[in-house]
Amino acid sequence: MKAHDGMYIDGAWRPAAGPDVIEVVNPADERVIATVPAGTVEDVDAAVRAARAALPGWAATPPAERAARLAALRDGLVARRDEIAETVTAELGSPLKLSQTVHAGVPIAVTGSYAELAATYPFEERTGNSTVFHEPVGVVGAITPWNYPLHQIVAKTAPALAAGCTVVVKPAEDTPLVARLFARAVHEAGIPAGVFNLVTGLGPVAGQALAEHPGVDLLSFTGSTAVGRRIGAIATGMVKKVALELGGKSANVILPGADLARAVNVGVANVMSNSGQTCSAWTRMLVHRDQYDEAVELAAAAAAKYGDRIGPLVNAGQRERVRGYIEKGVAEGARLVAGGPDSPHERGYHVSPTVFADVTPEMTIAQEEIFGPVLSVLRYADEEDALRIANGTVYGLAGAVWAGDEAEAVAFARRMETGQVDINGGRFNPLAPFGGYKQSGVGRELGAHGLTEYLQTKSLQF
Ligand code: TXE
Repeated sequence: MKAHDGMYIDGAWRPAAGPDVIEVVNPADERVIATVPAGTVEDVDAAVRAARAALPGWAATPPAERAARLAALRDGLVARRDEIAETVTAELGSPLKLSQTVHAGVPIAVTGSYAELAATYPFEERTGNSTVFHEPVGVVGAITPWNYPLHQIVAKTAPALAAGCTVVVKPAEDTPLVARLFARAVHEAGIPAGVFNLVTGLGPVAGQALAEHPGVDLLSFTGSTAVGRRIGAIATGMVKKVALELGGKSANVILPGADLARAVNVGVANVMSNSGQTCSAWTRMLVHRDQYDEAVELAAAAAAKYGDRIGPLVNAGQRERVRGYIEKGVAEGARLVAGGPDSPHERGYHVSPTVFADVTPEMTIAQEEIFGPVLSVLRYADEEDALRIANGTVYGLAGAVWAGDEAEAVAFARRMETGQVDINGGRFNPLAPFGGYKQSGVGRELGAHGLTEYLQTKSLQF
């Protein structure tokens, strides 16, 4: 066994406690590309103990020094950028360009932003006759999904380390290889032993063990709503802090004065990117009835243009799930104008870019998260109708508003029950808080708000 085939615990690569392994499959050709250990309760326990032992030292490390380690980590990720991109492409199946720009680029930006925040955040402040200290919550258990495999780890680890917390990550079964690359970068950045630990393994075994471990103070989970509920119940039952980032069914609202072609094209690109495996994807496009036919035509043409340029879905199970939703859409009376359940590919877990017209708000495809390259185009009668439809799901993670007048778009966005809205296209900002209203989750990631999730306050009165 190569040293890196083990778990990264207490600053070293160690063999797993048990003999079981997980096969990592390239979703583009269905070949097994690697195996990683399936961590057990014992591995999780060793990692949590290491994180607890490292906590006092890291919590007491001056923020400027924590910032310097995060800056070194950022530089290490930059140096490994190509390797990160190739690894994500191999285990997730995303096109290499997307892996370079997004799967490697975003975690680099986020790590850099926390290097800066660690140096500048007011960990101590005065209010009236009190001094308030913002102290680390403690040991963080992070359970992450496969859709943005490195970003999901970094969005939890970077703020936790900036705050002075120590971390145990349990990455998704499908994408453990980039997690191991990250652990190597952590090691090389001189982050002390035990501050960051990695246990690969199955959700119901290693993930569950991490959730239930009494040595974990805060659980941060991103994934399905079903598992999120279980994690939330475990955490609150044990009076642990919890952050949940769950599903979405975000609305892309195109108001009548908007640049229709641009709004539709950007909207389609948003849904098809990463083969639709994005919790914040704008999977419901809302168009005024007078512009509806034109928008549907534009959307179908844009989706057809994508053709083979999107990658496969992560695994066979996800492909079946997405196909099932497409079949349900047809059965419930939506009109397929691009794509469909079949794909021209012989190998790989592909689904063609798909667009549904004549979707009504109560249909399953307009209510449930599909997590595939499937766009639903809905029509609205007026702004109030658009707002009702936009807010008419259990989710509230992201969204978009397009209008001729920016103030009009902002006014509409303020009435949406959702955590993040892009105005006339928007641009990614690693400092903007990200997280859900309603059933999309609890807590925020990124920026200063993401940092405060990992802090608790102590006030001293004078
Ligand atoms: O998620 P799971 P899956 C949604 C999306 C997708 C669906 C299913 O709709 O189609 O969820 O995806 C770990 N205790 N999202 O099945 O199972 C698991 O090992 C502790 C949205 O892949 O929730 C992995 O590390 N942990 C989403 C993580 O939970 C457990 C991203 C997520 O896997 C566990 C991914 C358990 N009992 C899927 N069971 C988003 N919000 O971005 C599993 N896990």
